Amino acid sequence: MNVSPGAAPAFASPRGRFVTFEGGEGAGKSSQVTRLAERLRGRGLDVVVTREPGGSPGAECVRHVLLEGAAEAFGPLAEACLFAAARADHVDRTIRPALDAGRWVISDRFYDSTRVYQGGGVAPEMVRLLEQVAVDGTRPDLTILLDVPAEIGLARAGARRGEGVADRFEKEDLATHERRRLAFLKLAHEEPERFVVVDATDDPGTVAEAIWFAVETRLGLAPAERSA
Ligand code: Z5A
Repeated sequence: MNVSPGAAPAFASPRGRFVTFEGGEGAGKSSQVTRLAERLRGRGLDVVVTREPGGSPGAECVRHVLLEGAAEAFGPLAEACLFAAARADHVDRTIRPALDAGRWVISDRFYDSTRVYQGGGVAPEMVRLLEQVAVDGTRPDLTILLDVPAEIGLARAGARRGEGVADRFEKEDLATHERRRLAFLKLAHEEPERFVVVDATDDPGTVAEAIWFAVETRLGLAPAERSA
């Protein structure tokens, strides 16, 4: 076959779409990731659902260390490096191969979480450097920010947890969670072409409709994809 240098071969599948969900605890990310994946699959699309920290065998091991708080004693930079290491493995083994195969990938959290959570204790230029190394050019096409006052999100997460133990991040104070909410909103303001902010205080069905509208309009589902 005659393929000009740099051109994709005719049989290569087009790259899939990469959607990330961000927001504070209890914003409804996991529930909405599931709903969106089901709706896209209902349109005949091949969808991979994943999460951070985690999403690949290596990254899931690091998740355990991070959420148990075992890395906290090493300080914010070491924690940020661990999130980056987990992300590099996740991108390499799960996200990039799926996108290259033309599949859709929906991730429950991605690098905006590092910008917000680790950005409080590590210099922004270091956070961005680690991000660059970890993602190696694989960036979301669309990021849905589920916005909810920290108090509401924490109450939801607490009700779901019941008597269970709060993780390393959940146990931080309300002011810290509210600062993170503002930090997420600032990121969305800085990159309006990538982000859509959805009011997550509404009931789950209304939130899901707002997300679907964003996905349809921002990612331009082709007619065949819509009606399949
Ligand atoms: N972290 C970090 O520091 N740096 C990083 O780079 C990354 C992460 C990637 C991962 O926690 C932690 O890692 C996270 C940040 C840090 N901090 N914490 N904690 P995780 O994966 O264990 O959990 P999470 O990401 O924070 O999500 P969550 O607390 O599980 O919540 P959620 O996924 O957003 O919500 P949910 O599970 O869909 O819903 C929570 C409950 O609310 C549940 O009972 C639902 O039925 C209910 N719910 C959901 N939507 C609604 C609405 N609309 N109305 C009423 N009730 C609702």
